[in-house]
Amino acid sequence: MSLRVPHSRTDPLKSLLRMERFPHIWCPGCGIGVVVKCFVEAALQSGIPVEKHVVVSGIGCTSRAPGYIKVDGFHVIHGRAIPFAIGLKTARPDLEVTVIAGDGDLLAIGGNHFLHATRRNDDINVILVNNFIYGMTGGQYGPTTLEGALTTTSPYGFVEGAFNVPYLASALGANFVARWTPLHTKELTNTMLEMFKVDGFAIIEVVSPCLIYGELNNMPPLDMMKWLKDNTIIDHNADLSKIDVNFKKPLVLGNFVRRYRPSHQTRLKELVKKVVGGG
Ligand SMILES: Cc1ncc(C[n+]2csc(CCOP(=O)(O)OP(=O)(O)O)c2C)c(N)n1
Repeated sequence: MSLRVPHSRTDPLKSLLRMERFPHIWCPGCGIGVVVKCFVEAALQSGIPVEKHVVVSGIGCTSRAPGYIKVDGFHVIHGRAIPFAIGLKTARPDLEVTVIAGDGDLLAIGGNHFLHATRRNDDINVILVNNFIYGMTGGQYGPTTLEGALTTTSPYGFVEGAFNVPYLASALGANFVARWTPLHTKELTNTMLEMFKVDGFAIIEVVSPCLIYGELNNMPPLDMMKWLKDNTIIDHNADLSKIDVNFKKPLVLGNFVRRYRPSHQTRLKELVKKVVGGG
């Protein structure tokens, strides 16, 4: 029996999905597929020609996303999605460049790139799926693993503590910072639409706990989804220093930061104009 899903003539979203690659690799109940669906929906609604959208990823479960999205995509080495995306955007400013990658890719091995891209305010979009561990390699702890959490490499509890992603991105100077979950599809899609318009570094953290993380920490997948459904607060003006994730208090979501600092690419263009003239 063929597992291939036939092309739909009626569902426009499928025009931007590589249906021949389905079924996808993600576990049942994982939120990454929802993020892909929201991205495709936003890309279609954006009014930006499909051929101008490019998705870039590193390595990991989240980083498999470009493989299912029917726009130009680059699946580069682990931790290097951001520098690749910056190079692309700098050489081809007409492209709408979006990185879709995991917390390990962007904040562990790729942490240095994240830091400097945000400081420079590079004109790229980043969708960071925070699943709290290294999902693809079997559940090792990473820079967003919560203190006390059990992972395959912290069987007695994690002692390091986690990044608060929106607080970090805002402190580093990002022009746009948001946080949603895969249960907030409408908000996530609308936020992606807003992100496409930002000139500068724009980041959406999607809090989407890995099923392995849930299983190891007494929160099986369905309970985790119920928790996310019942324990989120939308507060666009939240004090970001207080919105660290902790499953013992409500999770704060929103579009937190909007700044209008010109991007690195805009400033480069202005500099070239000043030095050599022309556009
Ligand atoms: C240079 C390098 N180091 C390590 C790995 C092994 N590796 C593959 S994916 C991954 C981490 C994945 O975690 P994350 O980026 O959070 O993505 P997730 O799978 O959780 O979505 C690691 C360490 C690799 N592929 N390349």
